[in-house]
Amino acid sequence: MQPKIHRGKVTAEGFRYAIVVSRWNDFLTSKLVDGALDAFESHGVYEDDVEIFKVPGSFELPLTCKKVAESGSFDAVIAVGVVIRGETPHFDYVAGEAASGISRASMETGVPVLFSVITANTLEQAINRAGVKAGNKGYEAAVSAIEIVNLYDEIGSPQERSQKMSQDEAVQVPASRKEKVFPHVV
Ligand code: INI
Repeated sequence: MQPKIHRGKVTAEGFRYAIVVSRWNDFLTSKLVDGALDAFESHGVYEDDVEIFKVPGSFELPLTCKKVAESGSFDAVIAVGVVIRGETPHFDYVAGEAASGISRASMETGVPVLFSVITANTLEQAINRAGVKAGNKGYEAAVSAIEIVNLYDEIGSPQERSQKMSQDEAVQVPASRKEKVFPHVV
């Protein structure tokens, strides 16, 4: 069997992106934003098609991402933050709320909200994930954003899909294919 495979192209033009970034651990979150901008630039995104929104900490990311998504001005939103276990006894609350809230923002708005929040046990781990050893999570999130907006563009809205289905129905199915797929059709 050779089913049709859908995979978003990594062409970035024609879409608009927002980055919502936490100022907490700014020396690292700014590196993640640099990584995301680098990815956008190298994939041909225009400067005017990217906007950055700053929030105090990762706890404020979910609602801000939701409001930005609801604005209707962006095809994807990237949430950027760094939460380090050693720095706070309420690590689990901040990291947990950020993760579940960001996912909810995406599900409730239908706009992809990419997760570029580093949750690390130590400062060293966080530094490594912000571009030193383990790649840059901001860069990775931006490339994922580009891929996912292309995939959703290909899937289309429910309205576009039903239009396409009625167009497809109008297309004649060859007799040989009818026999193979619908043996009861003569
Ligand atoms: N916010 C972070 O983004 N990272 C952290 O490591 C962190 N620590 O350690 O507490 C943090 N706290 C602030 C929090 O996100 C809110 O801004 C604050 O509680 C006000 O709502």
